[in-house]
Amino acid sequence: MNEEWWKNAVIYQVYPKSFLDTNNDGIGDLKGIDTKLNYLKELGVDALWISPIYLSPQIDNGYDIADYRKIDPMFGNNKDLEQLIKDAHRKNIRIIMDMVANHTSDKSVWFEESCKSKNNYFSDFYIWKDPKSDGSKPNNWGSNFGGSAWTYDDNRKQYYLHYYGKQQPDLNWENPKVRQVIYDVMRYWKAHGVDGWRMDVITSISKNQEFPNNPNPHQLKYVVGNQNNGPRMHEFIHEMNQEVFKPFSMMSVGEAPDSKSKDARLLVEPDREELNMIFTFEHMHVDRKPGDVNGRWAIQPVDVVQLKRTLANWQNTLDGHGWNALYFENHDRARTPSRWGNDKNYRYESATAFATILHGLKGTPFVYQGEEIGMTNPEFELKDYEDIELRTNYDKLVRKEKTISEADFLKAARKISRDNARTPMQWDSSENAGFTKGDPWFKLNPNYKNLNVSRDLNSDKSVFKYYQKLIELRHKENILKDGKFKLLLPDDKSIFIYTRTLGADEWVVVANLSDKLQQVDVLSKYSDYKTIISNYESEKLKILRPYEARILKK
Ligand code: TEU
Ligand code: CA
Repeated sequence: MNEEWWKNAVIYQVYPKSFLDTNNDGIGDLKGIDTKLNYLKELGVDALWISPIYLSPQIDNGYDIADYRKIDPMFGNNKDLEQLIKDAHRKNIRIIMDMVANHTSDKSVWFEESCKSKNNYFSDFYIWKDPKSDGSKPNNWGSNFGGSAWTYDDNRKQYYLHYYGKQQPDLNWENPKVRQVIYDVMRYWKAHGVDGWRMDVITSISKNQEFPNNPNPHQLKYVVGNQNNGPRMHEFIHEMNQEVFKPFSMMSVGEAPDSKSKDARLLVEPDREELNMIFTFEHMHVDRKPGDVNGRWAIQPVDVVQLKRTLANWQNTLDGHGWNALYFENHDRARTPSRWGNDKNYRYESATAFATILHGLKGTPFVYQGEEIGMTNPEFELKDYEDIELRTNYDKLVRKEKTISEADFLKAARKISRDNARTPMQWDSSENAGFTKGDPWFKLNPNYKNLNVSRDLNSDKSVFKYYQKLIELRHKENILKDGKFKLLLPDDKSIFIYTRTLGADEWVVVANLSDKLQQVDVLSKYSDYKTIISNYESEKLKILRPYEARILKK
């Protein structure tokens, strides 16, 4: 087996709850994924990353795990997963599972036992601290899901730490038993045939043991500070590599929220034996006001120059030092045509323009379910949203701290909230888009009658067909894997253009990321180049129409 198979692979993320329901309970399931393997094969993807499917109370859609060795009955059972892995492998599709190693559910027996006493096997599995002498919380740390990051437990008369919901207590990675128990779980699933891991917020596992207060420039009660890159992070990840990834040849991609390209070098430099790739958030922050008290809810129009600068910096910094994971969408992100493109007048064009830019880069592209048909944000009302992150932040920012108006919060939610990506997959124009014959767990985007897989498969020009072609290029053309990257026109506000070169070969990847016509003089240099893919039928050499994109070849 090719050890570095992921270098010319395209990986498809499945959010199982919203993919396909086969038993009419309104919730997607493992059999649903199995049913669609032919579809995924037709798209051309090499591996599936499946968001968490373990036993869970689902307060954060499975990112709160109660039993790491058991499939949640809502998705099926362990046998269904074995079947899915077998069927996928038969089609040469690998399976990447999602490991939440930073925290568990409060319904995990590990946590339940830990709450019981200060001196049992599980007592130090979590991060417990005594109240301060006045009974108050150990420090001012805030949770990503609103309020304090500390919750008091009546039985232990102590606080436990949770970076996310209070139902998601953080594991104590200082405890070697915790680390071993996680590695054991990973080996357990390897024995079932799993090929790799996506490691949830892996850069958060090491905490500063002095637990200092966070800087508090806005004078808030609780502050979400830096939760990443703690003192022993590299040591722990390297240990995981030696215990699991390396001996069992498992692919690894870590979620790394605050990472800059120089941090990435330390995490993915092959000689250091930590991770194969990381997901940075840096390029996803190009539509937020920096330093604003409302964080990611303080939106602004996408800054294309910043997007180019960030992506180019990651390309250049990792060149020769590590491998990039490339993505615009996942279950925490909005739909690109709605967020950065134009989903009203140029849905096809903007979906394919951003896809061209992403899939032309050096690294492994990740496609999130529905992205391959250009699904859009649903423009819900506040009452329609389900996500714990949205609801807790609404309470915090709109109700308690009053730093944002309800109208502005809703505007931001429609642009960037995580629920935008979580509406059920749109398979066809039948009731509930063919996702379920039951009552769907989450509202569908009403546009499914006209925007669905079946329609895309049956038309010559569709976002699906475009993705299919991009993925085929990634498989066939080594220049996409190995070619050197060079950004052109770094200061242009609308045009994203770069070259990839390998030996005597040169490719030019270009897209107009605006809804205005743009003249791109530098293109005249490439007048004798051949177009290998483009999202408009005919071409004018130097003119790019709204969201027009091309790849040219010498
Ligand atoms: O996400 C981590 C994370 O940083 C996001 O929750 C982030 O706070 C949000 O996207 C706003 O930028 C991972 C999972 O992908 C997410 O679904 C989980 O909720 C979270 O960890 C906790 O497990
Ligand atoms: Ca189901």
